[in-house]
Amino acid sequence: MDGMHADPFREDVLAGLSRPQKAIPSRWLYDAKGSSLFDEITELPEYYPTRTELSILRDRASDMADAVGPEAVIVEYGAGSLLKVRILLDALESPGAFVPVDISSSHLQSAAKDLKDDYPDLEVRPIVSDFMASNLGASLPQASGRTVGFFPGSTIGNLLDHEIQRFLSNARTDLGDDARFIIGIDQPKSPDILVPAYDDAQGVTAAFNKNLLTRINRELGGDFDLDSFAHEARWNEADSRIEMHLISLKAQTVSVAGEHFEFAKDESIHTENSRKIGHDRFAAMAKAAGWALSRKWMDADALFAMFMMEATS
Ligand code: AVJ
Repeated sequence: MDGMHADPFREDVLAGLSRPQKAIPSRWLYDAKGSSLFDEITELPEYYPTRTELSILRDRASDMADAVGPEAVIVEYGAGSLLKVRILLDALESPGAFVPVDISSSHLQSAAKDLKDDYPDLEVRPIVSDFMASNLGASLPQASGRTVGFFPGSTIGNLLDHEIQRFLSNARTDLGDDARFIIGIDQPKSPDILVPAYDDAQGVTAAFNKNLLTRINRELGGDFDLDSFAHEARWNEADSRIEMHLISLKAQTVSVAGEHFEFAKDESIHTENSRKIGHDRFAAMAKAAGWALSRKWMDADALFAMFMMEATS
């Protein structure tokens, strides 16, 4: 392996800083520090998605379990701490197996082991993979119940249109003709709620965003001055998404991996899209990938939705 050319972080950063609108894919926000800052975000008073989705799961788990049926194989995409799926597993009638899919092998193995300790009779079969990868189908255990995708957290909102289409189509193929899929998606709402959720008073989200610059400095030999950039959360109404940006507070030149990048004052690096996808929009995306929306569970304020899709033939 040629390390110089096989570092996808380096390639994404150098290519992203070379574009007219500088942009770095949001997955690079999650190094160890970024992941722990994200955990802090989920506890913030302004950040409603995590606690709202958990409340929907707790309130509606038995209804979800009825819709899933007995002996189901649950496939969780981008499985993190496995906290949310426990609520579903607790409600299910004799689940057939649980398959968490995650790119981070060490986190996946330890979370899977903790889960196995608490559910000794459940077959747990972790798959180390990017959740965007296709052909998981061959690795799935056989059971008499149906196969059910589970993708909480509104992580789908970080993807672009064509990535969502590819993900849903792959899942349709991998999970099979009798499949169901439960997915959590943050809903469109007033920017008065959305903007503070992504720009909190304590500055945790700002630290989460700026940690990307710290990571670039450390891993790619960058010289970003963190005090010369500011966090911004921007509501893009036309695309129904919150965008995170890092704004250059002055004209400056930054070097990364020996390359130089010019910033004008107020120029930004776009670091994340967090799309808010309502029912009709998501139904159309699902339909194009071979799924029909069959159920929707929401909180009383309609902040967040969990949709169930059924495979169509
Ligand atoms: C974990 C991707 C769903 O988009 O709300 C939180 C990430 N970014 N605050 C989101 C995030 C800034 C979060 N997701």
